[in-house]
Amino acid sequence: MKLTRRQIIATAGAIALPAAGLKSAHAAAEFTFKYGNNLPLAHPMNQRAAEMAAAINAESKGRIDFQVYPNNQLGNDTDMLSQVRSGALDFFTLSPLILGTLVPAAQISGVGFAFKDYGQVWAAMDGDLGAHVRKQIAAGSTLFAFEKIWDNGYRQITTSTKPIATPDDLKGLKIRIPPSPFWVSMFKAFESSPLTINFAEVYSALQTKVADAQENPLAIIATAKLNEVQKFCSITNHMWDGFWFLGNKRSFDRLPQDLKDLVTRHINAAGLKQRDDVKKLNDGLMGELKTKGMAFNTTDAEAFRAKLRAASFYADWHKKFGNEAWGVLEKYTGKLV
Ligand code: X2X
Repeated sequence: MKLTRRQIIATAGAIALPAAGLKSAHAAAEFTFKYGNNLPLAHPMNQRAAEMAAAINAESKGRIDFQVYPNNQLGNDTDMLSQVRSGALDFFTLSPLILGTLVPAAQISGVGFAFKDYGQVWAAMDGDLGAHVRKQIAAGSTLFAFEKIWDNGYRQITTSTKPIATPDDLKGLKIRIPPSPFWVSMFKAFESSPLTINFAEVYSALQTKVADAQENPLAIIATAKLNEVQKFCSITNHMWDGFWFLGNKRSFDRLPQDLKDLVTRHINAAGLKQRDDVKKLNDGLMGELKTKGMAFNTTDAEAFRAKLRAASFYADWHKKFGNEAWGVLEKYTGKLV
């Protein structure tokens, strides 16, 4: 992935200033907001977040100082989730599955092999499934989610030990997964030995062989340089994943309606641009990762789906989410079992 020097400096500049504790250009801002995320500076999430923050600050004529804290600067996902719940942090982008530790219903967008393509993903997430999840978030927490979910992509499995060709290759595999009951259940259904580790600690867990494997979209593998500690990448597309752009309700309600509308417009617009960036990156990175020494293999999704079915993974989660929510999901995916 080629970032021009200017792009990196521009992104870093727009982000580093407040994070370095330096007074931003809007020292006298009426409203200061902190947004944290867990991704490297080079990931499209942070390029778009820097642009978005600059646009919010400029268009509000300095009334808002929107500060971006990337790459786990404020703590890991578990830390930032508790910070945004309390209002110590104002905004946070988080996978629906990790959010599931607080709002279980949010995990439904991560059902294994559910979305056949991005057409189904965005129809669902910008449609009734996204609306259903956002309603549950608002009802069940001090948080709310902006309408346009940001993208992470389809997740692939990497290891330092062997390619994953069939579900049997996952048996006993020490695989790192994000802290979420859903991820645990999926990889237990594959008879792996899942280890829940926050993303902030993933590189070192793989480097020290605490874990032999992990699973993430290619854009994350590349921008977090996981190819330095992982040899094999198996294209499983076992799950689509995103990032809800979460806000603390009380923090956001400090704003008058016109500034709420301004912030909302920019966050959703940045999310749509980030989706395009992430898809382009995920589609185009295999060649670059191969030149950096990663060995790729494809897999037969049906074999992995059959393994989940046999472990009653779909039936169990259908029961947990309930018929109504499952019906909304299948409205976009078709019958899943
Ligand atoms: O923790 C991960 O693997 C990551 C970066 O993909 C998420 O935030 C879910």
